[in-house]
Amino acid sequence: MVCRLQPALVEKRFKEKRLRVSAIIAAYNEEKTIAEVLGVLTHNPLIDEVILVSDGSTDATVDIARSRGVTTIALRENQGKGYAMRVGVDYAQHEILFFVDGDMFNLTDEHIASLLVPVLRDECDMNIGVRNRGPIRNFFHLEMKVGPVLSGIRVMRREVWDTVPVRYQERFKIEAALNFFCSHAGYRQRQTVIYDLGHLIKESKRGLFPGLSARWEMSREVFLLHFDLYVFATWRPEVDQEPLRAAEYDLFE
Ligand SMILES: Nc1nc2c(ncn2[C@@H]2O[C@H](COP(=O)(O)OP(=O)(O)OP(=O)(O)O)[C@@H](O)[C@H]2O)c(=O)[nH]1
Ligand SMILES: [Mg+2]
Repeated sequence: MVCRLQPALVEKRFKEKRLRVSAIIAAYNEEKTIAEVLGVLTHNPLIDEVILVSDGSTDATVDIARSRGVTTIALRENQGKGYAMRVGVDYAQHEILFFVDGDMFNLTDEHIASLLVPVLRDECDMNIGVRNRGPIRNFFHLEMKVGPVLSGIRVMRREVWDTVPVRYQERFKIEAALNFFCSHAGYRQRQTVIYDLGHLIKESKRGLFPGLSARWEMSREVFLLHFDLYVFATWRPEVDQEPLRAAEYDLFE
C-alpha cells in the first residue's frame, strides 16, 4: 500500500514543529505606516511575537504601537537604526528574527511567507527581501544589486545576528554588516525578490533637503563601511564583542 501525506497534514506538522519567530520593527517617526505594518504582522500565523522599538520617535508611533497591543520599547533618544534593532533582538524571545521596516506598505502574508519559510525549513540561515521596484527604478538600483545591501526586510537565525560585532550594529551599517559577517561565518544566505511592496523614502518623510542630507549620510556610511569590511578588514570579532552601550527606554507590554 502506498501512503501519501496529505498536504494539509504536512502543513499542520510544519506549523506545530517549526521554530518560533520574533518580528522586530525599528521605527523612527513612522506614524503614517506603522499601523498597517503592525496589523499585518500581528495577524500572521507564522509570527509568534511582535516587538516595536521606537527610536526616539516624536510622533504618534509609540501610541499606535501600544494601541495595537504589541510589545513596545520606546527609546527616549534617537540612537540609530542598528542600535534600535539590537535592543529588539535582546528583548526577543525566539530563535528566528524577522526584521521589518516601519515605513513599508502593501506588506502581505505572501511576502512574509516567502521570506520566513526558507529559514523555517532550514534551507538558509538568512533570507534577504529584495524589492522589485519596476524596470526604471531597478535600473537605478544597479539591477537590484543595491537592494540586498540595504534591505530592511529580512529573516535570520539568531546566531547570524550574533556574528556581527557590536560596533557594526550601528545606524545604517547593520544590514551591510549582517551580509558580510553572515557569509564570513559560513552561514547560508539567500535573497528573495518581493513584488509590490512599497516603502516611504526619506525625502517624503522628512522633506526634500533634510531627506537628501540623510540619504547622503546613509550612503556615505555604507560606502565607507565596505572599505572597512572588505579592503582594510579592521574588524576582529573576537575582541569586538563589547557590551551594548546603555540607553534609557520605556517598556510597554
Ligand atoms: N532614518 C532613520 N531611520 C531609522 C532610525 N532608526 C530606525 N529607523 C527605521 O529604519 C527604517 C528605514 O529607514 P529609512 O530612513 O526609510 O531608510 P531606507 O528605507 O533604507 O531608505 P529610503 O527609504 O530609500 O530613504 C524605518 O523603519 C525607520 O523608521 C533612524 O535613526 N533614522
Ligand atoms: Mg524607507
